[in-house]
Formats: sequence, structure tokens, C-alpha cells
Amino acid sequence: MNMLDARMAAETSRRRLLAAGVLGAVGAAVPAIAQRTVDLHLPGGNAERTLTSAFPGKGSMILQRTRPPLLETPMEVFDRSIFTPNDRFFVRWHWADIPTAVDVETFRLRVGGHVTRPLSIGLAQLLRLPRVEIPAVNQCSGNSRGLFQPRVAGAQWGHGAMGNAKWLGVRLRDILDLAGVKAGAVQVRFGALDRPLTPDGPDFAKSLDIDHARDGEVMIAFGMNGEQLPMLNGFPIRLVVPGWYSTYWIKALNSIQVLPHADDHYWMAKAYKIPATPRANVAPGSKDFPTIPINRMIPRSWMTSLPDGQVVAWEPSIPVGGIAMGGDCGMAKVDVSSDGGRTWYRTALGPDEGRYGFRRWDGRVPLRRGTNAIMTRCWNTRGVAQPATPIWNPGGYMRGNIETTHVVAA
Ligand SMILES: Nc1nc2c(c(=O)[nH]1)N[C@H]1C(S)=C(S)[C@@H](COP(=O)(O)O)O[C@H]1N2
Ligand SMILES: [Mo]
Repeated sequence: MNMLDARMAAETSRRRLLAAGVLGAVGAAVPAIAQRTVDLHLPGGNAERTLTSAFPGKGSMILQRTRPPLLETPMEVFDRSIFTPNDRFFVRWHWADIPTAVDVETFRLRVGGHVTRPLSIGLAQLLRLPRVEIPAVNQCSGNSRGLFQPRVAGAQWGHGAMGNAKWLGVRLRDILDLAGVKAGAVQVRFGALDRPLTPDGPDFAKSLDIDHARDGEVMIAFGMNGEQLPMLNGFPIRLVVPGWYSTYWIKALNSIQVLPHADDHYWMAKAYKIPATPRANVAPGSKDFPTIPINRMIPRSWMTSLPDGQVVAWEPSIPVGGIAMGGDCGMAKVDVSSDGGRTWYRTALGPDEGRYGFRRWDGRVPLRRGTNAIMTRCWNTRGVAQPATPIWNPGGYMRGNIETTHVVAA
């Protein structure tokens, strides 16, 4: 029994106790013991948010919504490490009826549908299977949606609906092989413990193509940065889909259904669809255009060493640093500019801790008196670069353009 197993067993009772805390905070809908506020600098205004530490297992988080909880990670957290601590990792649920306690003795993951041997797997059995660990960024499809112009409906996230963790678990392929996928399988559907509040609300579930599900990278994780998953991030197990947006990373996973046809449920057929256009871009206000399910992530980079609007004492040049991600592959290079993109400087990349994770970058830029528009742009290992111009689509998905941070030298 390794440390994680021991802790998982030992913390069962603690888990049940924590449940009361979750209910108290989430159920009562009055958690935010307001401490401080943060300005997300959203162009559409109404950008002030409360910081809250009232959610179980979570430190100071930006409160986007209470019930169900939508908690955003403050940018300075990303400056400290390329791995996002579990207690600062963002939280997003669709339905308010979220699991608040899980009995690790009786919990079962059911595998069925188009298979030869339907399974009911307990956690002890899961923990005995061969393990893999993959560092990977979990990023909401709508991360940075609050920066869309014109504004679109949905959570007005800043850049903090993302996080990078070392995910420990078992390969989905191994589980599917245990169940014996029958010929003619098309997709695999993943369901969870959370439930709609209204009887006609569509239960949250997502599907992956069978070849993707069996690629050996998609995994069922029970470990996150060397600990068990926080309740709000999907305890006891969640799907991890490296390189793909986190809508597919089903939390509190308890059902795997192999389908002999494409999933036509609401969350695949209607929601999380992007325009089938280059960069998922359409003219603002567009409605009728062909769509496809959102899928792979794209390269992104941010300066994290100074917050937007920071006033600093003038010097000829300043050090700047931040994080970048390749999206569905590794990170190749990051450039930084302090004159709004006229002059670019190459940065030094930190250690490569896995191609699906964040990569640290550090550089130095000249500083002018007054406002400096500091920009970062990156290229992934496929040669895809961040473009200068923002996209628009009605879902507010897949932002990936060059971001600007203003620093005022006085
Ligand atoms: N069971 C379940 N899993 C889910 C969701 C959900 O509502 N229910 N939301 C998805 C979406 S859209 C996002 S952005 C991520 C958020 O993961 P996190 O809360 O661990 O950061 O969970 C995904 N998995
Ligand atoms: Mo999301």
C-alpha cells in the first residue's frame, strides 16, 4: 500500500466529515466571507469579484458563482509554480446537486454498453491496476470568456479557469480492455455523480471517440499533485483528457458507457459546440453557421510576474515572467514585447515537465515612462503561433490570441 492508498483509506472518515462543510457552504448559498475583491479587467465592465476562502479544500479563490460553485484561480498563483496547488485549483460545475461526500468503500465505477463483460469496479480494485502519471493543463472551454468583445453569455471568467496538475491514475484503455469493447463501438460516454436540480435538466455527460478513448493517454485519475482529488475537483476519480478542453474531464466519474453510435445527448449534440471555421471564429452576432464539438486546446501564454495595471518605479528595463502552454502538444518558444508588439524579445524557458503542462518563461524588456503594453506570444511544437487578433463566437470558447498586460512606470 503506497502513501496515496494509505491516505485514501485513512481519510475516508475525514471525507464524510468534510461533507458537512460542503453542504454548509454550498447548500446554504451564503459562503463568501468577503475579504478582498479583485478586478478582472473585463472590457465589458462589472469586473469586480470577491475573494473567498469559504469553500472546503480551497484557499483564497475568485468567486464567480456560489451555487453551483464557480471558483477562479487568481493569476498570482500561476507565478509561483507551473503546478497549481490543489487548494487554489479552479472549480466549475454545471448543476447545483454536486456530490458532497463519497463513501470510498461502496463507491463503484460502472462500465457497460457495447462491451462483452460489464464491470462494477471498486476503488480498491482501481488502485491495484498499473498506474500512469501525466502533467496536464485542465482549462475550461470558456476560460477568458469575460474578455470577449462584444460580450457573450456565460460565466465571465478572467484567465484563471485553468490549472496544471500531475494527474495519477489508470489508463482508460486498460479499463476498456477489461470490459472487452465489442466490434462496432463508436464513442464512449462518461457520466458522474452530480445531478440536475430539475427533472427535465440534461444530466451532465460527455463522450469521446473510441480511438481517442483507447489512445493510452486518456486516464482515470485518483491523484492530483500527489494527493487525492479535492471533493470540488471530482473526488474520488475523474477523467483526464490531456490536450483537450476540460468539459471532457468528467469529475466524480461513476459511469462509462461504450456506444455503438455517436452520442446524441444534449451536452454533445447541442452544448460546447464551436464554429467549424478557422480558429472557431465568426463575425460578432453570427448565429447560423456549421458547428462541431469543441476539442483540442491551442497554444496560450500569459505574463504572471506583474498584475495588469501595476505601477512600478521607472528603470531602463525590467524582468518579466509567466507561463505558456502548447495546447495539444509541447511548447516551443515564447517572445515578449513591451511596446505593444513592435519589438519582440526571446525568453528563456523553464524545465519541460511534460508537453501537456504549463512551461515557465522568463525574460527582460525595456521600460518607458508611462504605460507599457507588455505582450507575450508563443509557438507550440507543431509551429502554431498565437495570433494577434481575438476571435469571437457566441459560446465565448477557445480564446488564444496574444494577451496584453499594462504596466505603468512612474
Ligand atoms: N461531473 C462533472 N464533471 C465536469 C463538469 C460538471 O459539471 N460535472 N464540468 C466540466 C467543465 S465544463 C469543466 S471546466 C471542468 C472543471 O474542472 P475543475 O472543477 O476540476 O477545475 O470540469 C468538467 N467536468
Ligand atoms: Mo468548462
